[in-house]
Amino acid sequence: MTKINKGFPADFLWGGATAANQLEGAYDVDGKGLSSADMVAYVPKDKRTQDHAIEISSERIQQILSGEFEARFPKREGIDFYHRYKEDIALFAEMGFKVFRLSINWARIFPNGDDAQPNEAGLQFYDNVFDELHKYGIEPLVTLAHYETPLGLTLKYNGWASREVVGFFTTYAETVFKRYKDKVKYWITFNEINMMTLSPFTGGGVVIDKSENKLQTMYQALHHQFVASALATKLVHEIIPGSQMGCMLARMESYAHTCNPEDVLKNQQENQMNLYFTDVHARGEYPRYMQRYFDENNVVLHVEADDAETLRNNTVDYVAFSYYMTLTVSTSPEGERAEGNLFGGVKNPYLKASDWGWQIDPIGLRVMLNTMYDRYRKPLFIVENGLGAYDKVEADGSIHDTYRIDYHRQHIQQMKEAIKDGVELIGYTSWGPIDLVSMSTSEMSKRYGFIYVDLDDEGNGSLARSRKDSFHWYKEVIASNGEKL
Ligand code: BGP
Repeated sequence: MTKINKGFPADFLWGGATAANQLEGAYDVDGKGLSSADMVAYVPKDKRTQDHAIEISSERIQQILSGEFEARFPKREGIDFYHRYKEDIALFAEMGFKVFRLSINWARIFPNGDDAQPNEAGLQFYDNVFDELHKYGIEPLVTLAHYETPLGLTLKYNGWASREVVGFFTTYAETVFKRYKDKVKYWITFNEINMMTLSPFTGGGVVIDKSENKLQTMYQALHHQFVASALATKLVHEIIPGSQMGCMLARMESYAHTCNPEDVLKNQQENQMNLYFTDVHARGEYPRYMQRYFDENNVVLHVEADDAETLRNNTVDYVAFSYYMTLTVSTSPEGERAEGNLFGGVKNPYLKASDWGWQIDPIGLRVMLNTMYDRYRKPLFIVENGLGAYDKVEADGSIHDTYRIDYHRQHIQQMKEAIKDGVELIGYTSWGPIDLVSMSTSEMSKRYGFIYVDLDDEGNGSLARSRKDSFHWYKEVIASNGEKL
C-alpha cells in the first residue's frame, strides 16, 4: 500500500502567482514591443459593452495604433513591478514564500515576435528578478505565455492561427531555457490554454473575422499551441536537467443541475470540453470524444506528419490549473443564469458568489483535485486561486480583509483533505499576492492581494505598498506548513 500524506508534505511549494502584463508596467521601456495585453483598454463598469471586451477587432487594433481610439490601458502601467521588484520580492520573502509564479513577457525578449535576435535588456531584467528571488531562497515558477503574444505576430501572422508561430515560440523558449538554465527549474508553457475558446485574442493574439468559421480557427490555433507546448517540453528537458514542465488550465469543475440524465449527460460533455486541454498535454493524444465534436462542427484540423509523435513523446511533468469557481449546467432553459461566472452556466443555489459573480466553492476544489488526479496520475499544482474583492482602507491605513482570509482558509482546508484522499499536490500559489490589474476588467479595485497597492481604477495613487491583515495570516499558514489556518 502506498503511504498517504496526512498533511502538507514538507517540501510543499507555498507562494503567489502573477503575470507580467498585469504587474510590470514599463510597457515600452528597454526595447519591449507591444503585446496583446497592451491593447486592452479600461472602460468603467457602467459604460462596458461587448465592444469593449477583451476581444478586439483588426479595425480596433489599427485605431489604437494610430491614436484614433483614445483610452487608458492599465496593463501597460501595471503596478510598476519593473522598477519596484526588489521591494515586492522582499515582501514575498517576509511572508515566507517558497515559490513565486511570474511570466516572462515574450515581447520583452522578442519585441516583434519574429526578430532574428533577442533583446538583451529584456533578458537582463528577468536575470535580475530571478537573482533577487534566489537571494531569499524563493524558487521562480515561470509561465512562458500569459496573454502576452507580441502584437507583431498578430499583425503579420494572425497570431497562433498561423503554424509559423510555433517556430517563433520555440525559438523564444529555447532562448530563455538556455539563459536561465541555472535559475529556473519550474516552467509552464501556456497560462489557461483554454482561454482561446473564450477570447482568441487574449489567448493567442488571434483576431477572428465574423465571416470565418470561428471554431475552425480557434481549434487550429490550439493545435499549434499543443505542438509548441510539447516541443518546449522536449527542449526544457534537453537543456535543463531536472526541470519540470507543466501545462495550465482554467479548470471548471462542472456539476449537473439535477439528476435528470439529460443534465448528467450535458455535464459530462461540459467537463470533457474543459479537460480536453489537459488530456492532450498529460496523455499525449487528442481524446476520442473531440473527434465527434470536430465532425459535428465542421472543424478539420491541419496536422503535420510528426505532430502525433511530438505530442505522445513530450507529455508534461505536472498538471497546473487555476481554480476560482465551479459551473452548474442544465438542459432546462428556465434555470437562473449565473451572471458573472466565467463560462456561464446556471446559478448553484448552494454557493455564494464573489462581488463579481464568481461562484465560490471550496469543496469543489477537493472534488476537482480528486477527479484530476484519478485521470492523470501526475502531480498537481494549484497555480491560481483567490478572491477578487473591494478592500476598504481604514483611517490608520490598515485593511481588515477577513473575507479574503476566509476564502483562502476554506480552500486550503479542502486541499488538505484532498491530500489525505491520496492526491499528490505539490504547491499552491495564490493569485495576485500583491494587488494587480485585473485580467478580465482591467480594474485595480478588483483586488486579490495580501499586499495592498495604492492605485485606483483611474490610475491615481502613490503605488505605495502596505500589508493587509491577510498578509500576516498567510505568513503564519506558510510558517506552519498549512497547520495553522
Ligand atoms: C485568470 C488569469 C489571471 C487572472 C485571474 C483573475 O484567468 O490567468 O491572469 O487575472 O484569472 O482574473 P481577474 O483578474 O479577471 O479577476
